[in-house]
Amino acid sequence: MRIIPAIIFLAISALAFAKAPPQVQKRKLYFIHLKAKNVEVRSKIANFIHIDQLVEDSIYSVINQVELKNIKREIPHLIEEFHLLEEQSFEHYLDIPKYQFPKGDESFHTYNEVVSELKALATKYPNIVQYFSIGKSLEGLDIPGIKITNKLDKKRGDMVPAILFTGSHHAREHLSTEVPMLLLRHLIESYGSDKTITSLVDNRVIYFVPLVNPDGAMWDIYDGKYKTWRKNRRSTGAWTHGVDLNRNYSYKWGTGGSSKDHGSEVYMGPKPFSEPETKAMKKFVESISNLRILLSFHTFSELILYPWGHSKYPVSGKDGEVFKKMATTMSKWNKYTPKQASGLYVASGDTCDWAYGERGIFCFTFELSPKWAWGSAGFYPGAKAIVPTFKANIRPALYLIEHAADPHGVLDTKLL
Ligand code: 0X9
Ligand code: ZN
Repeated sequence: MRIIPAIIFLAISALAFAKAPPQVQKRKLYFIHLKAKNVEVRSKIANFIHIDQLVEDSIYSVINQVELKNIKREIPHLIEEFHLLEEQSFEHYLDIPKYQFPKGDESFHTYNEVVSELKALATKYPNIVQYFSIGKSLEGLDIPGIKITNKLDKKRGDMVPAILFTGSHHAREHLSTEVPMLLLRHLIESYGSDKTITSLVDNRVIYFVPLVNPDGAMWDIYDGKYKTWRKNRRSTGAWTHGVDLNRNYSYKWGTGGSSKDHGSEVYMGPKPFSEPETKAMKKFVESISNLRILLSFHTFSELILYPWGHSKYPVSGKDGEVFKKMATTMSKWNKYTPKQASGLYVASGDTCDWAYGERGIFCFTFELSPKWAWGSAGFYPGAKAIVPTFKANIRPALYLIEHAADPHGVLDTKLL
């Protein structure tokens, strides 16, 4: 008697996992080399594809067949060379997902591991750590976060300076989850023994949302193999799902460097904040009183980027000086290249233009290691990259936490 309900339950669970196969079964990935002699040409290219790597006057990217078609139609004269890298078959849609990192990369966190580690830290260190969710992803996963601060100090009120670190807006950039995961552990475990960190935790509110795009990140390792997935998992009625979350923020949304074609890897979405993940980020950021600094981790190329990204013009006045000063100071420690984001290519709808443009938050995008790589390899540097990349970024992170109290203070030479 009991076996029948069990069978029904199993059948229902299997059905829940079995997603309808998309109309076109194969996703084709091409390696492309484009000629781009300056930032204007790069910005034109960024309307169609994501620029993975820039070397002098050449661009190298991995693109899909829709993007290749668009490029051949719109900017054929810029193509130097392209070739098919792989064809991805989605027949395994019907299998039970594994959500496992490939062999050798098991030390990267799966979604479940991120959640359980954050919850465990909150349980172990209740006086300084609190676990929360900023909202649900498209597929219904909680987007996890933690708050680190001295909760016992009740006198401080609401005006304690706050900072936010985020990771993995882009699915395939798994290292951008690992770095904040190690950073938050470092802050928590050093509390009480390291003088600087103890004082920062006592006098700041430090937030982490290390996995903004859990659906995309887990799709990237669905069957234990990397897929070079970038976007979220919005079904667009085509084989290539997803909205680029870093083109979906509202500030100057859709004004360049993003695509209206849902087949593109830089698809901006139907409207600003159309996606639950960016909507959750907006609501969360708006809920933090006194949020002064945001650091959005991405990969790769070893860059420190700051607004504006949608415009070639720099941020004006003192704020512009603050951005430059902070970026150059941090670059001395991690050896990354400091740059205004649009100096790379103009792109609109990213986190930092919104955070600064709408909220006045000093926002940086760190493109983590490696500096160079071919094909998709830059997104998958292996487990060996985790600790060195974290170490290179401890000092910049502590610097930002410190200056969350008064970012303009970096211009005061007396303090240096
Ligand atoms: O293109 C992006 O979203 C970021 N690079 S990534 O390789 N991680 O995808 C850079 C965003 C920088 N912002 C602008 N250029 N506007
Ligand atoms: Zn990214």
